[in-house]
Amino acid sequence: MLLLIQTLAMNIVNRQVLTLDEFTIQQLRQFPQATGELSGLLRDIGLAAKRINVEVNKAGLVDILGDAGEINVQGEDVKKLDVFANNQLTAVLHHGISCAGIASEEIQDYVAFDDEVSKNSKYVCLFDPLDGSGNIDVNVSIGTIFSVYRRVTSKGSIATREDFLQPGRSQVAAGYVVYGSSTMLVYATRRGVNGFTLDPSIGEFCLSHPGIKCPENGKIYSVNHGNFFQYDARVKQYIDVCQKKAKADGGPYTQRYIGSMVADVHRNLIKGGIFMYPGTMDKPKGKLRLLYECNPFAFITEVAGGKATDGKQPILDIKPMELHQRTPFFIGSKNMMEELESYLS
Ligand code: P6P
Repeated sequence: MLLLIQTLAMNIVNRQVLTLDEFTIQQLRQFPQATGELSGLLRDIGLAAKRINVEVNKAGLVDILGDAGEINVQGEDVKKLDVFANNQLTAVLHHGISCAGIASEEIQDYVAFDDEVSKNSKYVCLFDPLDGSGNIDVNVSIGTIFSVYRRVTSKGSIATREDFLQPGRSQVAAGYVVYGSSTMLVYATRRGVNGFTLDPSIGEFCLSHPGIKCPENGKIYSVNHGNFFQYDARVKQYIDVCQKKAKADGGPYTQRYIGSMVADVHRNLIKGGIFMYPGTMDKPKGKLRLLYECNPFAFITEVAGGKATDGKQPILDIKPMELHQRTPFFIGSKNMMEELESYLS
């Protein structure tokens, strides 16, 4: 009997999944020359995400709902959770040892940390602390999106604007947290895309989706049909094709649009599909932000085998001119994107 219990215990231990911290340290062991700064930065973001998750999960219970009474740089009502999430990410990155500065959807300009440790850090981080915040009050999934670059200015100096205005192709890591039916952190480096699900019983993100690959084909198309008549004729033509595929014998295409990009793009990354936020007559550049919304997802999706463009060029090749610039955005399964491109070219 004792032997059986010991064997069961060993099996349970062996089946133990890797936590985010263990995974990043394991990756570090494979690169002895690595300083561990990137691993440390990713763990810092994981810590902030756990703290944000606690507040998101009880948003309906405490007076954290409703507007913070402020207007952010986008001219949008700032929800208290936006402010909380922004402050958590800024604090952990500032008090860590891996980040020289941040840029955030919630802050007008970049923030270069001026203490000696931060100035000697290798990376800068850009983030949308809580994307989809308009959905907070109705309990729809929301998310955090982040992007990491190696700074182009020398270590020891204070980070400058050029550290933040790098093309997406230069990202060293990118990721997102989706606060949904479960809370998942997904991040990519050039070595691959891995997903970690938060286990509340131990308060750790645990490796649940190793080596995520975006299916080359999909059956889901995501777009806000409310703007249909404002889209470019070629975009309308492609959407029409999707609708016809959806109508033909009841499938196989289906339209899914949550109105929270992290949730829509995450679903399409896992299941296959295409997400579109095109420019319109009113907003030719669309709504989504290049640096901290489109670039991170484009990096993740390309590493996973998918594609992302602004309708003319790969998102990752765009040279940013300002922190909060917008871009039309098309992202998803390789073959669906190539079909779309055949209409847009
Ligand atoms: P619309 C949320 O506000 C957001 O920035 C994205 O998460 C989402 O995909 C998009 O806007 C939805 O915008 O105009 O379709 O409501």
